[in-house]
Amino acid sequence: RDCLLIGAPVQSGASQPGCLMGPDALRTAGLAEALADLGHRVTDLGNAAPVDMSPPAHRNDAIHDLGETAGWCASLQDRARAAMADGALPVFLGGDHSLSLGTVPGVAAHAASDGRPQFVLWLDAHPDFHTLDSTRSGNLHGTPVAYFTGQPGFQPWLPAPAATVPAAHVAMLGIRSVDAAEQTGLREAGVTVHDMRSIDELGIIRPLTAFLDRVRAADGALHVSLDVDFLDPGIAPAVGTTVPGGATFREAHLVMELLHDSGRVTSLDVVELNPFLDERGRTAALMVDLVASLMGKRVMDRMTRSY
Ligand code: DIR
Ligand code: MN
Ligand code: MN
Ligand code: MN
Repeated sequence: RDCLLIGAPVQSGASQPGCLMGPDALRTAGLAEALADLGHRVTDLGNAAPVDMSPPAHRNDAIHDLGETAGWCASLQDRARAAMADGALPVFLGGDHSLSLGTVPGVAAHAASDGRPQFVLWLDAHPDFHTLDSTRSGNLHGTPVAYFTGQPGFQPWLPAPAATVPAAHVAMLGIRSVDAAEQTGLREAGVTVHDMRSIDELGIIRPLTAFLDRVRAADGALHVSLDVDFLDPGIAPAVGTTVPGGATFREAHLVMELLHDSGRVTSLDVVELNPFLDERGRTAALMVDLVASLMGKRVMDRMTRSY
């Protein structure tokens, strides 16, 4: 496949600096080489940049760096839409999770122009379902899913999304830190949330294949958004918002392998890597390895999937 690497060194949506270095850490860990080794044609487009925006101040005083994040949102919507129009599989190298304010509406706008429904798989400890009014931390990386599912109250502070994704087309896996306002919002919107307890009880295969079957039945496009904190902090320490009890090494690889086997993934975010918090590039290397699994790396060839 044609893969486009697009760096999005966004850190305005997080509370601590460092995600700025994420794209370069993923490059240093050998992302392009790993994909090329799998036979993909890889083009690194370098880093995107935010456009200038000066939205009005919001009544929620906790919110910080709204203008910069809005500028990234606008810029990445265009970049994502253009990458999809090229027929490529874009991999967005974060950058904090506020970059999905841009990437998801951008890819969804392309899917809409192709007449295909867009689906999103959210791999994260957090549902990132805050609105501008409900966020207490003021960190806009906690808002993208509410934004791109069309929850109210984001305009005129953020640009209108180029396209939205129905909440019923979003599935979340790995969730284990949900704020009260998010709990209510998720339930009312009808997002499918598989928290860590459901992974404990069911494993990762059943919830994931149920979702992938829905994507296949609808002939949908599938955007995967992979937050470093989906993983257990024991294996992935380089993230500003570690939460204990995350996905294990094998659970995470299995998710990626099943995604590859599905053949449905059309775009990918790799977000929240903070190299300033890493241990000699260990988390960056793990993220590269997971992306390689998603793009076809496997231990042994298998004739068929056995479940
Ligand atoms: C918390 C943490 N729910 C907040 N969120 C995220 O700040 O809104 N951490 N996304 O990664
Ligand atoms: Mn297309
Ligand atoms: Mn997140
Ligand atoms: Mn998170």
